[in-house]
Amino acid sequence: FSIETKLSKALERGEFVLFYQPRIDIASLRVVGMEALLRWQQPDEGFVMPGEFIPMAEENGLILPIGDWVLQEACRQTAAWHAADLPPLVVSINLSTVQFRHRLLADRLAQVLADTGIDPSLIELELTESVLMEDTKLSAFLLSRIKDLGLKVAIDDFGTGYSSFSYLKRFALNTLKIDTSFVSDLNKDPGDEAIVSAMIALAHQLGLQVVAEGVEETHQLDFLRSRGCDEAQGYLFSRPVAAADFEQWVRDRE
Ligand code: G
Ligand code: G
Ligand code: MN
Ligand code: NA
Repeated sequence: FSIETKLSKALERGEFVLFYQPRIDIASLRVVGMEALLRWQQPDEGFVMPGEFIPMAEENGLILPIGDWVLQEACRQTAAWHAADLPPLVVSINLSTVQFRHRLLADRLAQVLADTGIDPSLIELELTESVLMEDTKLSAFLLSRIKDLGLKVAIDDFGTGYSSFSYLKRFALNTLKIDTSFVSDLNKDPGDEAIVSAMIALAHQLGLQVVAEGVEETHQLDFLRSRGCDEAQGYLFSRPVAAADFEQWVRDRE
């Protein structure tokens, strides 16, 4: 079978699952949200990671129905956790460029909000720097429509692509996510320390929240705290895990 057939069958058979990775408020060390990360659970072969099928789904258009499922499922799960008395958690959801630029995105988002009854301020859409930087004028317009619906927007993998600081100001963004590659060598690489410090200061001056990704070690967290970084995400706290495991992890921590 072609990969296209396999992916659409996987969707029909319910083989996609969302894993969740906590976002931690650095000052209080409390969990404040989670990133939804897609996995394909093949019956015999275990989990397929998104890097192995999302690029193909983007090429053949299946990212639209798959992305719809991700939106619906992440919002349904978040609303369910609210109803089940978990602390108020913001869910961040990755959007590919095809989804972001689809003319019906705003309608689909409005539909998911209506279907799940979720408070829009509990949803943050993650867009990579490179997605935003292609056709910046259109991006600015699309971001403002998302903002009008009451959703939050994060710029993901910040610093890895080809960005201009002026767009941090021009785009309607809430959050800047510092890419893992700048976090991994903190305390070994003074250059990375300088870059991370500058990113945090710049983002704060522009009124953005800052999340550091790929936090694996205590010294990295200490450095980020000393620079006033708002949130951390990474293996130091938890790997991305299945929904039931995430819920248990949150309850054990509270
Ligand atoms: O942990 P991980 O291997 O899950 O994530 C790898 C990459 O796949 C990340 O860069 C992430 O942005 C992307 N990704 C994960 N889940 C989704 C999703 O639901 N939609 C899209 N478009 N990308 C995703
Ligand atoms: O969407 P984005 O590219 O930001 O996805 C985050 C990616 O980083 C996922 O593939 C996720 O599994 C991975 N990740 C999450 N925490 C850590 C970590 O502490 N270290 C490393 N190396 N990767 C991480
Ligand atoms: Mn992401
Ligand atoms: Na990232």
